[in-house]
Amino acid sequence: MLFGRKKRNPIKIADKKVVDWKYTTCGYCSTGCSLDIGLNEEGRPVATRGTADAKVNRGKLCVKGIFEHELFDSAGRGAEPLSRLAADEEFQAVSWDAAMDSMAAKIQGIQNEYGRDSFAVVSTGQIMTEEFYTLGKLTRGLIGTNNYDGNTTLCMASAVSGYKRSFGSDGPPGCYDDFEHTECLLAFGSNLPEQHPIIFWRLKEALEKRKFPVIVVDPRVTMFAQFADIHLPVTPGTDLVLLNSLAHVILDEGLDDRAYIQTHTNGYEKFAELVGKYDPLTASKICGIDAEMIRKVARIFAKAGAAMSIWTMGINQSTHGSDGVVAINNLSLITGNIGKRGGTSLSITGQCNAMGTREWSSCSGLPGYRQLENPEHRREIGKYWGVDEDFFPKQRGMTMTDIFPAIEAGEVKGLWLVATNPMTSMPDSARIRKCLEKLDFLVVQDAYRDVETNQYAHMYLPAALWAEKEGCFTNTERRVNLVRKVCEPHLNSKPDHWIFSNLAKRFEHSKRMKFPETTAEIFDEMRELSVGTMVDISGLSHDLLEQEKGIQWPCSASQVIKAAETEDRYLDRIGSSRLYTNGQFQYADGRAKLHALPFVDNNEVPCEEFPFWLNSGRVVEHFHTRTKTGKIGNMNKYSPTPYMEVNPEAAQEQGIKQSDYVRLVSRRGDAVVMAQLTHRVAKNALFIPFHFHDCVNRLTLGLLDPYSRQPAYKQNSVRIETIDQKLAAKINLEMRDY
Ligand SMILES: Nc1nc2c(c(=O)[nH]1)N[C@H]1C(S)=C(S)[C@@H](COP(=O)(O)OP(=O)(O)OC[C@H]3O[C@@H](n4cnc5c(=O)[nH]c(N)nc54)[C@H](O)[C@@H]3O)O[C@H]1N2
Ligand SMILES: Nc1nc2c(c(=O)[nH]1)N[C@H]1C(S)=C(S)[C@@H](COP(=O)(O)OP(=O)(O)OC[C@H]3O[C@@H](n4cnc5c(=O)[nH]c(N)nc54)[C@H](O)[C@@H]3O)O[C@H]1N2
Ligand code: SF4
Ligand SMILES: [Mo]
Repeated sequence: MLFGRKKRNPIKIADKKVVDWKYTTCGYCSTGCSLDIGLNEEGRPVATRGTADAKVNRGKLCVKGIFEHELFDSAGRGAEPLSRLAADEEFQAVSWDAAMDSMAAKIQGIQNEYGRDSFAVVSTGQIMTEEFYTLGKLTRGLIGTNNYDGNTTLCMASAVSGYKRSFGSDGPPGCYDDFEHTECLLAFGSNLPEQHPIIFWRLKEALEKRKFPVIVVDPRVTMFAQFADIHLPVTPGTDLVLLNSLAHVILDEGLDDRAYIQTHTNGYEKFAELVGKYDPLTASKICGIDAEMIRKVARIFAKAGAAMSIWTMGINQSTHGSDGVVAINNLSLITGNIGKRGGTSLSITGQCNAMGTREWSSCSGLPGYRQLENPEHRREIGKYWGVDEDFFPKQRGMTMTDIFPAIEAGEVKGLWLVATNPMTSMPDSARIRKCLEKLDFLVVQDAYRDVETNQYAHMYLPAALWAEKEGCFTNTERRVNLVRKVCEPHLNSKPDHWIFSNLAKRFEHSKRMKFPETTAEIFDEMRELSVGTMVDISGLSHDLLEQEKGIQWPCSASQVIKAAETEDRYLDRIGSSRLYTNGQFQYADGRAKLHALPFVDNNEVPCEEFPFWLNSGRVVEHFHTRTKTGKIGNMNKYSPTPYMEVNPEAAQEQGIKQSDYVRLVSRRGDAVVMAQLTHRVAKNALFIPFHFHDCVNRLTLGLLDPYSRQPAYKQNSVRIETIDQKLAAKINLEMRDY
């Protein structure tokens, strides 16, 4: 017997008439999924599918990847370079030649009047590695400003600084395959199922074969926390205390790997003395985790044959971000869990190519993890580029988060933003707006013309997006993968590397330097420069990367040749799954460093006037400031409205119902959001996805980590005020109409 409608129309899946599939790599998060874009007869992208035999994702994609082909024709793309004398005037379309001439003249004018460092450059984690390298060459070799950084200071800076302090260099030591071998996973401030869905899928796949404990440390009951065996709802900003206490128990109960500590580390005495003060009872009063639970977790971690830690923004975006990373590394080092299968300390990176900028952009030094402070490195790069080494600054300049206060102070007069939207993404929007308004010259180089920061620009340069150009991305596990060009750049937009090379031609000394036309040629330069460094990519080429669907560095030319001579299926063997497998670290004496890390309570915390913790982060369907996902119907429809998660009991006390609009007030400003009642957040805490303009970052303070200069986005305090619902709905509609 049939139930329901008698005449049923079968669901039809529209035939997209794909005639060709082109290989590329996802341009959203750092998981690094390989995907194929389907082209129709006219050569237009009409479909996306996961690449079946790709090492990272084996055919899978998350919701963002599945609709990625819709980006090419999405609303708000830039078509022509635009220019105006003042930000309150209308933009005029100009030719590329005119734009490049006038930009170079402006930069040089500002530098002649106020000094080389008065013009600043801030880039991103979202362009190709070859483009990063070219921007570095232009900025370090020709423009010569030392105020050059990336939005990665908002994102991965604490991980970089923590790796350098622990191991003597940046470079995540582990890989996704470690899930297959680990006996314990400890995750700090990472919501893997929403922010890195395919890494999460790899974890679940490993768990289906073999059970091991998953412990999630997060003040919020995230999807990952719900999935975990143990959830530790740590008091915001106090992970360092928890980590010191875990180390306390491990040393106290003799669960450490004494031989590893003695052979491979320095600094044990001071470290042991410091963690001696963090007994579980004392620690529990600060970090909010029960003393017995701290002991239990320490034992599970230390007794596991191999144990690994992962972390993301819950650690990095904190006033103790860098210390938090070092403390995670400490834990791995004292238990001998570095460089072994299933034993690692792996930062889960953010943007698709945040790794590429760390390796090759020269933001914090010179290409290939070289340093401005190292005379040998300066000589080498000066000679290779054809630049007088004395032209390079003696040490790293300001970070993105210090450049803005320097604009406020009148030290920086001109700014070039490449693929970043600080008006929405930086803390304390009101202050950022004032800085942008104060600039004599602001250039915004972005794939989208409607990006909020462009409201303050004097010049807008329309950039080609993601697979409208060819080049490499490096993912979380150091896997270099290829983005093939799938279609032509939108209208008269140009690839970022084209823009950098063409601007370079306007500088006097550029004749002595080489700015190759294609990214494959740029990649060849990088390969040459990488020989003998930690980030050796001399064995890679664009074609090999497509063929292998990504290879993990280091991968030297000699490794490839040797593998070819000795093994049949040698291509499966090239590249490096793990770093530090021999226990040799990047410090001069080859040892890693254990650091003593006292906790200083310096956050903004709730008080009588502002009684709620304000936490912020992401949801699966949106990416960052929504320049991309806000235009894609199948993504935007899931959360089109700025909202906050609030605990139902707190809501009741405040007189708020589900879907009411409320006004949040902090010491910086206010924002109107819709209330979403949920037990995901504690009674004294709120969570807001940061994707919306004029929303959470109007409220945030963003105190900086002393080492990484990364903002503490996740620890702020606010109060809730009720407001007129009709007025709020109107404001909200206006905000959605973007
Ligand atoms: N869908 C989607 N995916 C993305 C992105 C995106 O915008 N959208 N962005 C990419 C980028 S650039 C990044 S950096 C990553 C970020 O990836 P995640 O860091 O996983 O994402 P967030 O939501 O920012 O923050 C993670 C968690 O930190 C917790 N947290 C807050 N305070 C603390 C604390 O004091 N201690 C601890 N232990 N946890 C705390 C929050 O409650 C939150 O659940 O995601 C990447 N992937
Ligand atoms: N409150 C709060 N704020 C946060 C965070 C948080 O958790 N809470 N997280 C922080 C983190 S981790 C990050 S990474 C930042 C991200 O902050 P932003 O970098 O400011 O955010 P995006 O929206 O990714 O901006 C990237 C811009 O690059 C453009 N773009 C994309 N591809 C290309 C390209 O190929 N070429 C060019 N020229 N342009 C391109 C996009 O259109 C977009 O405008 O936000 C930070 N802000
Ligand atoms: S998990 Fe990340 S890399 Fe993979 S499809 Fe989703 S957004 Fe893209
Ligand atoms: Mo990020």
